[in-house]
Amino acid sequence: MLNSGQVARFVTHGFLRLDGVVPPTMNEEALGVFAAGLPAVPYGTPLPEAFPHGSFARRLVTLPAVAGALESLVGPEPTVDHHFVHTRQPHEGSAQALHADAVIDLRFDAFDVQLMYYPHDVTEDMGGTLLVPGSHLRRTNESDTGRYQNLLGQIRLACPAGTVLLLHHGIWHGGRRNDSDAVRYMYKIRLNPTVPQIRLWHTTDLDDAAVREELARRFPWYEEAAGRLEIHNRIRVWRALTGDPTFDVDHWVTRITNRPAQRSRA
Ligand SMILES: O=C(O)CCC(=O)C(=O)O
Repeated sequence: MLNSGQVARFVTHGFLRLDGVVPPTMNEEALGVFAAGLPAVPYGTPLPEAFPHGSFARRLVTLPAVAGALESLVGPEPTVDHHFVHTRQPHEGSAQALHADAVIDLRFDAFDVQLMYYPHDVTEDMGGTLLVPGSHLRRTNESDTGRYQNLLGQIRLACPAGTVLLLHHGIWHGGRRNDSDAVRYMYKIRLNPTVPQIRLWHTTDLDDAAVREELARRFPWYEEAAGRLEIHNRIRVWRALTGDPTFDVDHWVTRITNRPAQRSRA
């Protein structure tokens, strides 16, 4: 399971990175599984039905590091929204536009988790996924961010084989141009929660100063003023995830939600 520091990092950055957690034997197997084609999964299928016991996907999501992180974020018994293998072809000459995988999604008290799995090393030139840390709560309509080419602090993923990313559904991302000689594979599974996402992780460090500091973090692409809205939005997510309606950073949400009840003058 994750601790509060790791969940706060997810809430702030919009993703968690688990490097090399899938064993080499499964990474080798993955390419054959992808070549054979994945079974179709209707939207909202319970995970055990979507991925039967023994299947590659079931073994992937039940690896201890992956299962613990998933349960901490999306809870037990999520349903499978969809899954897909994304490829970036060698020397393909273009990149995918920056986007979020949804129309505008206004939820603060729930989120989907997207798992991205890379079965082979991803080098700098191989079209690793571009991620914009801290973008997931800036509500956007799917590919309307596609006109942005480069944002300060963006990450173009390079990682060892067997790496898994867990992302908030709202994060701005895109497959980069693959300038290498090899196909780049990434297997994505989107999971929907079926329980309230409240304190699903190990919470013993909940009151650590490091958790609050993480939630107050700014990213280099944030504007001086509008960047504060990201922290405000994070506070709202953290309040929902912890069930603590008093949590705040610099009094921001407390101040603007203050509605004193009128007192009798008598
Ligand atoms: O290929 C990639 O790295 C990202 C693709 C993706 O996540 C998407 O098309 O939504």
